[in-house]
Amino acid sequence: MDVIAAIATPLGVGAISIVRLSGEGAWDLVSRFFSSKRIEGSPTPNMMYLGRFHGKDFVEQCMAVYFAAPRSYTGEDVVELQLHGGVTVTDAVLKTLLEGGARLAAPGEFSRRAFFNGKVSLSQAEGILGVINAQSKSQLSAAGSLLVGSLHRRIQPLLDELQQLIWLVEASLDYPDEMEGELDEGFLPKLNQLSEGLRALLATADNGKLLRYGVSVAIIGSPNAGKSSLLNAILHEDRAIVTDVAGTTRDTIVESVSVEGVRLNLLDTAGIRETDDRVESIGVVRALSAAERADVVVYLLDADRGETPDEELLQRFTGKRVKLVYNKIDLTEAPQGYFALSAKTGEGVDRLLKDIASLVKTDVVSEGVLSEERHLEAVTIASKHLDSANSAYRAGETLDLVAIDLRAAYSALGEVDGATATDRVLDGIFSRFCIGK
Ligand SMILES: Nc1nc2c(ncn2[C@@H]2O[C@H](COP(=O)(O)OP(=O)(O)O)[C@@H](O)[C@H]2O)c(=O)[nH]1
Ligand SMILES: [Mg+2]
Repeated sequence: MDVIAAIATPLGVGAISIVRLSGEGAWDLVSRFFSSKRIEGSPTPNMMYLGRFHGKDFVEQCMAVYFAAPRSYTGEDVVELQLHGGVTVTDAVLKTLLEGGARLAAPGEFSRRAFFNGKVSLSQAEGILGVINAQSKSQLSAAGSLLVGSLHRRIQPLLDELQQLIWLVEASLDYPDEMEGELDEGFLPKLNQLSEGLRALLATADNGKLLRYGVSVAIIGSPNAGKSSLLNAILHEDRAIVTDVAGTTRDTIVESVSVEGVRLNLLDTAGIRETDDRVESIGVVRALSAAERADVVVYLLDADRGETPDEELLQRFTGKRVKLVYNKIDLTEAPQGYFALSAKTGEGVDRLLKDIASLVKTDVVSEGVLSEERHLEAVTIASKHLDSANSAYRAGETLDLVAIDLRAAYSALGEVDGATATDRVLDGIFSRFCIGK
């Protein structure tokens, strides 16, 4: 593989910037420009050397470290130069190396090489990307779980078992007489066990989704229940217009907050009531559909008016997490057994938020969860093919058909970690990385 080079730190003025190279001969290339008194012959891997980098018309005092293949990020020879963090000097060093024969790396090319050299699985590479891009602690824990290979460790044994099953069926196709007993005995129990493993993995997807995207929380209730006031209290700002005129909020407002590392995406909605106002009634329809799509519905009730929940409305949300919450407890007491708060004084607001955030299980680093859409899709498809292999086998279909489903399942499941991923899939993933990663 040719030597690739790139700036690995964000371009701008900082304390340090790093230029990184990977490929056979990376050190030879660097040593044409870099020298250190402490290096005699070849450098000791993983040692940081202070030295000088001589460009055509500049000299830079910097540090260099050499990682020998295969013990490096990419699995190839890697050199990293730690330079003074200035744009001009960093560019000049990179340019010198490119003129010396290195090629500018494409986005994610270092990580792509790491994947090809077996240093990381595809899901681990996505974990690296996720850690870099994480915008909340919960996203970080989902990505960290990928990065340390927790999903990989769950998927790999399933793939191995699936491969065994495929061999068993293929052997039975080739040697029907010898294999008949073995197939009858072993096939279905093994297949069921495998399906069970996939189902257990699929069951983690709900939590994975919440980790990744946060919890969407729709605040609904009748006009003047205090929905907009609650949103403002949560955000500590006057985001939504609050008045005592019923029907003030007509559109849906979305804002995010982070609670205990979990992102809550809050939707303030129009108050739900019968109305002749055209704009307001569109708002009511939007409120209902937002609530139907949300992960959690906070149904706010006005304690001061002694409101009770509308059963017909509640029915729309059966099977959903609905929290009945009484507001305005600064004016009057709320009925027992419900969440109670005052959007005006802020009392009880934190408790509600923490309760919602606790829906998300964040300690997933060692467990492995399905948090990426791509993984969920692959495992879902694999699981469907296993089901259909199962019914085909039990219906006494020819083994050829069973084998087709098993292979399709293998191909889907193998995409998660890249064993069967196409170039298109790989391009899609690695192009999302920065240059230099
Ligand atoms: N005393 C009191 N008044 C509140 C509270 N929450 C909201 N209000 C008042 O109730 C009215 C309607 O509030 P608003 O947030 O616009 O309700 P929405 O229609 O549900 O969005 C306003 O006059 C608010 O000041 C509360 O906790 N205590
Ligand atoms: Mg409102």
